[in-house]
Amino acid sequence: MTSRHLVVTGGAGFIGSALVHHIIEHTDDIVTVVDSLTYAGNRASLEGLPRTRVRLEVQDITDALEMDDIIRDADAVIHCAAESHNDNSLADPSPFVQTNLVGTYTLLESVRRHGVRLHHVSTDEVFGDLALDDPQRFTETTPYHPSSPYSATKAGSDLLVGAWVRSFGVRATLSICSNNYGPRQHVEKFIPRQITNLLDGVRPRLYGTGANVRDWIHADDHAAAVLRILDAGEIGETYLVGADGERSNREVVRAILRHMGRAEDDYELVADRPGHDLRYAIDASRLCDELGWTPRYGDFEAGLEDTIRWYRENEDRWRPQKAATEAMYRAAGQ
Ligand code: NAD
Ligand code: TDX
Repeated sequence: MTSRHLVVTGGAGFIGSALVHHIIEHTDDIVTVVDSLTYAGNRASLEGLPRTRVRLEVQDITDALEMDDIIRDADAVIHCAAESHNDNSLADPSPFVQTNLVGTYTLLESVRRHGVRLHHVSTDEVFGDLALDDPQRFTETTPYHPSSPYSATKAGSDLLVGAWVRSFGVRATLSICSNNYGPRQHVEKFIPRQITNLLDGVRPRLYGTGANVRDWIHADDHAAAVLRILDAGEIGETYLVGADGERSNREVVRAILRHMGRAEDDYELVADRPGHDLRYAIDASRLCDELGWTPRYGDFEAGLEDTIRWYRENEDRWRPQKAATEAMYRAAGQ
């Protein structure tokens, strides 16, 4: 196998670090992580990786000169850096516009200047939501209809990528994935928040009635899909990534409570998220049929148990973020 030099933006975040761990385990590639270490980034997420193969550059992706320096020698850029949390985008959209739109624009200009291949990581939230009983799931032809400042900036960044492919011949692919779970996710997100609340003796918090549905996939399966698209995806194409993991938030909380030895109804209903998307669901058949990808974590309950174990065993990783995160939720009545 020939070794490539991959740049992974946002590689100290949840999915970016899952990707870097996956690359190191499954390829001979070397990786430069570009991450500005916002509140969501954590150096510790790269611990245990060989220094000969993984280098961290603490830089902001909106810095064009720094990006040029890093990208000019790369074989490909995998773009995961983003402001990623919907609730934060409702409180203050400005970093979302800056990183997700201006940051993606900056990277596009850099890969254009240097003729470097790009893979852009996006989210199913760009499609808006589905009715609970809609027989259709999202596909590559579903129109964009984002609901929140977060998903609107992700949708805008996807459109920029498409325009740079068509107008400037940039060699880019795009993946759109459903909700990820697994180790090293920030405690602001749904599953880690509930697990760490329970470890702190606090009841899980469900927005609204808990009826909203998300389509869960393990972050390592997402990482494998991204690498497969980088290797075999057609330039200019979009691939949807999902693992048939639809569950209501209430079902997920009940499963967490069960795995942590608590009564399944021991949760609290709290104020709903404004504009809360009802349901996401991904049809990943194009990725499976054309590129031969299949998820390894078919069993959500087993993946969830592993995830709970990781939070139990790695309190030092999440404890520093927990109090400030819960203070933010308390202020919002959640
Ligand atoms: P995350 O918030 O855990 O990580 C984002 C990382 O980007 C952090 O390490 C942060 O420090 C870094 N970053 C933020 N702004 C930056 C900037 N201006 N310059 C450099 N680095 C910066 O997010 P995540 O959940 O890992 O999401 C990664 C990507 O995957 C995002 O593009 C997101 O839209 C997409 N995605 C996420 C999910 C999910 O369920 N989490 C699902 C589908 C797609
Ligand atoms: O305490 C909570 N209680 C609750 O009921 C939290 C934090 C969330 N929720 C609900 C809101 C959502 O319906 O759980 C669901 C999942 O919430 P989040 O973890 O905030 O994820 P979501 O808004 O669905 O977006 C996620 O998936 C798509 C990621 O955060 C995005 O980065 C990704 O693009």
